Amino acid sequence: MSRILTVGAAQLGPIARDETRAAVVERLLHLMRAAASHGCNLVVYPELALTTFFPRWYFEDQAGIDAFFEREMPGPATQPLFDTARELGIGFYLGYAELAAEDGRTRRFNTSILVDGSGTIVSRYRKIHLPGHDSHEPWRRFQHLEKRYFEVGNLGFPVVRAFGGLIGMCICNDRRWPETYRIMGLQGVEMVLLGYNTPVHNPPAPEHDALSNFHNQLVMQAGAYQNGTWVVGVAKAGNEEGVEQIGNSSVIAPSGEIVATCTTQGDELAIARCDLDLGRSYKTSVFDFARHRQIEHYGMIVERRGALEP
Ligand code: ING
Repeated sequence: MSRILTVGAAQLGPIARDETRAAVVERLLHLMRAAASHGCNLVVYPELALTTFFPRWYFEDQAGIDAFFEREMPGPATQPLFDTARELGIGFYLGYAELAAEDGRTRRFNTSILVDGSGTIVSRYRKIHLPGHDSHEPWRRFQHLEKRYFEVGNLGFPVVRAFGGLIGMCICNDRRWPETYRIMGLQGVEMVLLGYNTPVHNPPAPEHDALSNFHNQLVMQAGAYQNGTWVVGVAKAGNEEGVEQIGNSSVIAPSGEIVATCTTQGDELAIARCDLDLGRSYKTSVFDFARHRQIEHYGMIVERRGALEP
């Protein structure tokens, strides 16, 4: 019998810098209720879904930075998400800025959680590929200071049993790196969930701007196909505090085909019925890692020697 997981990609439009958590949570709840009314078992929100994408600005005052972080999850502002999830029997992926007291110190991560239909956190991920820079670079039209505000994630890429399948998570820039999908693929992942905040303009390489949507779809479709997994990628879209961010939230099948996508730059739900068994034909044929992957023959010398000069 097919294992169908009905997923809602819950794209968000811009979140203003001064938008309250309560106002944002209300937008998230509206999308959650809509997803449940359409039979979704799971709703996926973007990266840093509770606030504006604050790494676009240079801050020095730590208190000002920490205003964008959550000290507890759930906390008072986010508890309604967990309560409504339990009431409706729907799970969710939520990206947010995590401030944690760990190993006797304060640690800050770009985090996502997976919450099941009982309102229980069943997995946590902390973003590993932090793009951008760590000091103020005034030449840029806007900053991208994730390396300043977050530590590199320390949880690896976990894959957990949930929603009747094997579910993994990553965040934004992670989706551009094949290693992200392969580490989860080696664990047998059947659906990868991810949120993103992606500006159209990339200051270090403006010549890529016209391809920002193409690159977004390319990396997720490739990751899906090459690991025989579903991929759900969800944007914070639109013109957020003067920065144009791509939308194109999508649900991608293990074939690499896009089966559902958002067409606006605002709050929008794209829904797909995902047969978790669809990945099997890829994992047992072209991407049967045990039979066809030759890791011992790849010559790990490349890792030691590094790239050759062109
Ligand atoms: N954002 C962007 C992303 O990887 C970026 C950063 C933009 C990288 C454009 C390369 C090109 O989608 C985050 N938050 O990682």
